[in-house]
Amino acid sequence: MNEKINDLLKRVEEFSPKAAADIEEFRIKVLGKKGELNALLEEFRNIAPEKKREFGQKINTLKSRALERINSLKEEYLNQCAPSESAGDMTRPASAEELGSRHPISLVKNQITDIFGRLGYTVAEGPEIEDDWHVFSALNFPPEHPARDMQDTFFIEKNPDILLRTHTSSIQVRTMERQKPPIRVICPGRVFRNEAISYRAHCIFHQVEGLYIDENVSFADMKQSILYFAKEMFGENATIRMRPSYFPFTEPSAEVDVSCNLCGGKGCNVCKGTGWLEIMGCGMVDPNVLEASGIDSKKYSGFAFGMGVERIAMLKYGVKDLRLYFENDIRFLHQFDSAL
Ligand code: 2NL
Repeated sequence: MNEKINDLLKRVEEFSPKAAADIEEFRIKVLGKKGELNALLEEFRNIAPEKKREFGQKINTLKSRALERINSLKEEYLNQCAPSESAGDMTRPASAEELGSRHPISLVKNQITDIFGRLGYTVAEGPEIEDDWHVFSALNFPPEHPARDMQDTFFIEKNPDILLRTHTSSIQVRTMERQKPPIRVICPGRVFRNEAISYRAHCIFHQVEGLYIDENVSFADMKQSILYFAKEMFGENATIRMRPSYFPFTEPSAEVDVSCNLCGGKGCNVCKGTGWLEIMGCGMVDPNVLEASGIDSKKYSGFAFGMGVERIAMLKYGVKDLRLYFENDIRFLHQFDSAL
C-alpha cells in the first residue's frame, strides 16, 4: 500500500501534459470515480485498524496534492495557450482573402472612353461641385428652366450659385473655355440629381458625354461616330436610329436607339416589343453655347452626345434593378470582371 501511494504521488508530481486535453485525461485517471485514488480507498478498508491512521493521512495528502497540481496545471495551460492557440496551429486552413474585381460601372465607363479614344477623343474631367454658369447658363438653359429648381438640383448651403453638377456637360464647357478647336473630348463622371431612389432612378449616377468641334462638322459625322460606338459596344450586328428630341444646348437634337441585341429587333420584353433600346441623346451644339464659351459659331460647328453609364451597363448585362450597382454585394459584383 505504501508503495502504491508513493508511486502515485511521484507520478502526480512528475506529470507533464503535452496538450490541454492531457490534463483532463490524467484527472479522470487519478481522481475519477473509477480512478486510482478510489481504488486505493477501496484497499484502505481492508487494512489493519492500527495502520488506518497512518495510511489515511497519506491518502489525504495524496488527494489534495493531486487536486492542487491538476488545477494549477489547468490554469497555467489556459493562460499560456489560449490567446495564441489558434494562431499557432499550423494545420488550420488559412482564412480566405476575397479578391476584389472592377465594378461594372467602371468597366462600362472604361469601355465607352476606350471606344471614343479610338476615334481620337481624349478624356477630360472636372469638379463635381460646380457653379451655375458651367452647369446651366453657358449651356443655354433659360433662367426659369425647371432643372434649376431646388426640386431637381442639389445646392450647396444657401448659395444658389454653388451646386452639384447635374450632367457632365460642365466639363465640356470648361474645355471649350480653355482650348481652341479642333476639340474632341470624352467626359465621364458622377452626376447628382434630387430624385427619389427606385429600380430605375438614383440621386447619384454616372454619365459619359462627348464633344467634337471643328470646321465643317456635320450631323452625318455625328451619326457615323455614334454608329461606330454602338457596334463596338453592342456587337457588329447593331444598328441605330435617331428620333427628333429637344435639349437647350443642342439644335437639332435627337434621341438614339440601338437595335435590341436580345431579340435581334424582333421584339421582346426588354425592348417592350419595339425592337429598339434608347441609349443616348445627342445633337449639333447650339451656336449660343459655342459663343458663351468664346468659340466663333460662324467658323466652327460641332456635335455633342450624352449617355447614362448605368443604363448602358443594364442593357449590356441585362441588369434589371439599378440599385444593385450601389449595394456592393460581392456576389453581384464578381459576375462582371472577366479578369477573375
Ligand atoms: C442625355 C443627353 C446630351 C449633350 C448631352 C452637350 C454638351 C455641350 C454642348 C452641347 Cl458642352 N451638348 N451635351 C448634348 C446632347 C445630349 O445628353 O440623355 N444624356 C444622358
